[in-house]
Amino acid sequence: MASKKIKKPAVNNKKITDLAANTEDGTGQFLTTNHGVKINDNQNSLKSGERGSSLLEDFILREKITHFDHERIPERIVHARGSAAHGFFQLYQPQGQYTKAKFLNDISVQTPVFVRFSTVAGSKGSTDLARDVRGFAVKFYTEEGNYDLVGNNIPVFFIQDAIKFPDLIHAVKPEPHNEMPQAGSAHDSFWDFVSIMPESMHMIMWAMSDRALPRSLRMMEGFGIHTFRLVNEQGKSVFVKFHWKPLLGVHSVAWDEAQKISGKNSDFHKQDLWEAIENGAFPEWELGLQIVAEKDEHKFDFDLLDPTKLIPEELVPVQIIGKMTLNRNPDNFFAEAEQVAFHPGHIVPGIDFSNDPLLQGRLFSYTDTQLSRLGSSNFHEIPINRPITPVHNNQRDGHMRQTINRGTVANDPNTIAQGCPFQAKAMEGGFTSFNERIDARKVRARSASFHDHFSQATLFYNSQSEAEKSHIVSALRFELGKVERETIRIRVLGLLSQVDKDLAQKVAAGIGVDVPKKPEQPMNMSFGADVDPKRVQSKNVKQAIEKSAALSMANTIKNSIKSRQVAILVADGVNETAVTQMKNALVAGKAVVKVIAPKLGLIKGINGGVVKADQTFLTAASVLFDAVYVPGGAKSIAALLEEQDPVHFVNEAYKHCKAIAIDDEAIELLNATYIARSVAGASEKEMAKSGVIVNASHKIFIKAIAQHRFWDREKKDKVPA
Ligand code: HDD
Repeated sequence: MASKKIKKPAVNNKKITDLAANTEDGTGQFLTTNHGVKINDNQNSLKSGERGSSLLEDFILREKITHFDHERIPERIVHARGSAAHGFFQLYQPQGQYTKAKFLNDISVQTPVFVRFSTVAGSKGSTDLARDVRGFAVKFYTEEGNYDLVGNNIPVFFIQDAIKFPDLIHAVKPEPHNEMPQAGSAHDSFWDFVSIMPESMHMIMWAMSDRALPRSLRMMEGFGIHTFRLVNEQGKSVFVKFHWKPLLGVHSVAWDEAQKISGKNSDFHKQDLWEAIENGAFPEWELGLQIVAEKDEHKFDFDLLDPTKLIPEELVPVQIIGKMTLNRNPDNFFAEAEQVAFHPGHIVPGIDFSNDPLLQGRLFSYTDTQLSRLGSSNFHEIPINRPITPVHNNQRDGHMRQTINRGTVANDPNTIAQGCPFQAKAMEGGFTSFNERIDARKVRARSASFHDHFSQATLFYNSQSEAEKSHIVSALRFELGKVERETIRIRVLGLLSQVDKDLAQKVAAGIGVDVPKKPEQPMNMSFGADVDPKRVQSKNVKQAIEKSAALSMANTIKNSIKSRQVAILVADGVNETAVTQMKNALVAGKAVVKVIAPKLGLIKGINGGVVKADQTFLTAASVLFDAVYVPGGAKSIAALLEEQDPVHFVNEAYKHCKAIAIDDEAIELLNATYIARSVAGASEKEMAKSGVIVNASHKIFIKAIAQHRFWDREKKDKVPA
């Protein structure tokens, strides 16, 4: 796809922080105060005698403690927990027919980007593996100013109008009286809100699916969600939806696994992203566009302005136009990931907004929130937020102003400075809004074209594989099982029954209430205060298609083991030759291999060699790996069996449907697990089909790891947690 004629990159991914020239590195330097005075003793405060009280005049102590006392800033209201990285975006083909944005027209430019991934509901210190939507925010430092694509890993949203956002977030955040639960939607206030907001049902299907439990931030899709506009040089506009497609495919973990990872390593995603970049396994996504001509605005069974709807790829294919690569970790988490300020309103010429009422509200919220979070209207001067283009305007002063504006005037128009800085005409790159015709009454109302709340929820459910459907049922049983008020559970079942009757029945069977015969409707407030809800009810609009392949992760890329984590379980007496051979084969496929043993240090092999243990059974856990290999060596297997933790390790990997390779000599360990019961009588070939590979080639194991998971096992067998 990429053009071969790519010239030398114009920007070449320079360090954004370096561009801002605010970096500091103390190597080889004396310790100083913030005012540059060299410090002679950083261990003792100034006292009246060695055992006396500290002196107020100790400016070194006071400065240090004062700075420390003010180190924290308010965490983000939502998306507080995040991980970020630098990289670049490179275009495959110029998009001039749709947009005049320069970074979407010049294939020779590598546009620097800074990307922040996040969970939504949890606090900054919460776990990475919460069941939640993931934020996917990209800042493009273009030569025409910063462009932010502030999206999520799910292509739709819970609500249709921004005025409901504070309610949604209050409902999902910990309940106000007792601040529980942290980073979880499984509680009464969230499901109470959902139960009377049918517009959330499509998003609920996604949030209850495994999409809300990514295996890695590198293995999630990203979506701009809203319909935006692209505008070309001639002022012609098309509608557009933005997609990020990960080159590693879209993969998830199991819910039981997610909960355990939260205990074993709550930084699982953060660490995974960090290590992948440090190891040179740079995460990559292709940028795709779904383009809709203006004349086709009304040709769909849904409204393009409704953010609870997606455009099925069968109706409008995604055109891949470029690739983003993340290749550098931040130097300082706070300065970069914490202080970065995204805003859907940061656009450049050639991109514009649609009238999506959720987007319109966002356009206010993001600058506003930075004022309390970052504390000043000068947050754009923080290095990570600065554009690579120079900034010239008459805005002045404010808390912590960095720029020293020269000259005698700060007003426009002026003659004193010969009218500088000038306005730019459109042909000179000045931003002009799309010239949309508007002729309407001022109303507080929702368009009737927004009243279908279920048909795309049904489309999503229909598009899932059997395993994915059963995970949605389990997730809903879990979430509603934690809801104490029975009336809420019943109302949600009423909504689910309008998505899919069978789904509602299956969920009902696990939560002790029946699906209501006639779902309750009248509490839906979305249609407006003065509208009789009995007259205007949610209505299903038949969708043009019944299934969409792009909605199921079962159809994703499964041809690589790049950056997958594989555990090799060993003890003294292991066949170290087998370990080395397997390790070499996996590393050649760019997997990451960790040897786990009862103790750290060197493990003796049967052939006179040694294997170095990376972790012990105390520090490692199967939930932190994608696959496991047990090599032979009778003594090693006897020692592993004595430990018992290795048996649990393999059982758990089996429960979570991972690829498992066992050498013939290690079969006794297999016999001690639940796997033996479940595969009893099966041939080695049949076992390999379900990802349990006995004595097979490296190639077969590698293929199995690339498959990600063997979800069918769940149907056959229940392994205790
Ligand atoms: Fe938002 C942060 C994504 C609706 C108000 N939002 C935030 C972040 C992401 C999103 C990824 C984190 C950015 C970062 O990493 O710093 N938000 C979305 C998406 C939405 C959405 C995809 C719907 C399609 N958001 C939304 C609405 C409102 C907000 C309707 C308010 C009316 N969002 C905020 C915020 C945040 C934010 C309060 C918190 C921190 C920040 O902005 O900088 O202003």
